[in-house]
Amino acid sequence: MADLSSVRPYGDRLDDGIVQLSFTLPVPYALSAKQAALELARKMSLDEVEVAHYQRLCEGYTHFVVYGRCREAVDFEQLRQGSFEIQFMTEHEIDRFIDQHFHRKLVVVGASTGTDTHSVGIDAMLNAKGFDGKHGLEAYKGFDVHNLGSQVSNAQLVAEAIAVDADAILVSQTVTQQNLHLHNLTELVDLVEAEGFRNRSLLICGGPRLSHELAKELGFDAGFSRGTYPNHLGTFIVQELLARKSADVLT
Ligand code: B12
Repeated sequence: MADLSSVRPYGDRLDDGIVQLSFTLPVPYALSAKQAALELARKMSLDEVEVAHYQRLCEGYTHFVVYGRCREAVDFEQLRQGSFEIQFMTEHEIDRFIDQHFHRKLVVVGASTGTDTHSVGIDAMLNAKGFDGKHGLEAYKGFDVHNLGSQVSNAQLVAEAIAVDADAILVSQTVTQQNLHLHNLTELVDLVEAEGFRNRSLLICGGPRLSHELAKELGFDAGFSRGTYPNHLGTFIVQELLARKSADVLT
């Protein structure tokens, strides 16, 4: 059994710390390049480092695959306390869960708001086609999805959420230049609160530079970043709504 208070990567045996790294250095393909890669890997807290593979990429650049033994460990027990801990359900499990606990479709409204034109993230979550072979929520039997697209004002998103009595409001933000996303996300939270809708609906954001911690700080219920699949979002929505329904928190 792994000691979850001190977790290390493993390759052959539990706790052996073995990792594989791949990276490119802007140096010519030569023995000195290999030395540079080994030295760098040691500086990354790796022991017993070896270059498993290296090759010339183009003039002046070399690519490496390096193995090593990681000295560091993390306290997984402590990390998962107070963080966002859910076991992801599949599309079919989520649909069954909705059927069993809600006896109706759950309504979600989403958009990429403000001046942000990046629609791929919100489409990945919502459109039937989904992302990386996983359906978006539109393809689920248990969700009624309203995807408003991109460059939608926060006011429009909130108005639509109120009009359809949304169970969850979803916002995607990609452009972070000059903290635009922070202003926009804060404005959305303020608007939902001003409309008296904050306790009626979950408020969820996503985007490549967001984290769950940042989202919570800004007043959202959850934040999702890279590597998110629609079933991750779906799992959060159904479990959180049920928890709130049981605790009688949603009005
Ligand atoms: C495609 C693209 C565009 C397209 C967008 C087309 C479209 N319809 O979306 C176009 C060409 C229009 C575009 C324009 C611009 N872009 Co652009 N674009 C990209 C690019 C190449 C890919 C983005 C993408 O689609 N990723 C794929 C999706 C699936 O990933 P994702 O959005 O992260 O979504 C995942 C998660 O974040 C999460 N998620 C996202 N949203 C949500 C929402 C919810 C509710 C949940 C649960 C999860 C979730 O789940 C998704 C799946 O895992 C990136 C660079 C890159 N390689 O990332 C630059 C990039 C995002 N663009 C950038 C910039 C600067 C711009 C412009 C400002 C450029 C310019 N000067 O005109 C304009 C912005 C215009 C505007 N007003 O917004 C910068 C952003 C820098 C920053 N941090 O601010 C990037 C990073 C490029 C760069 N390196 O400079 N862009």
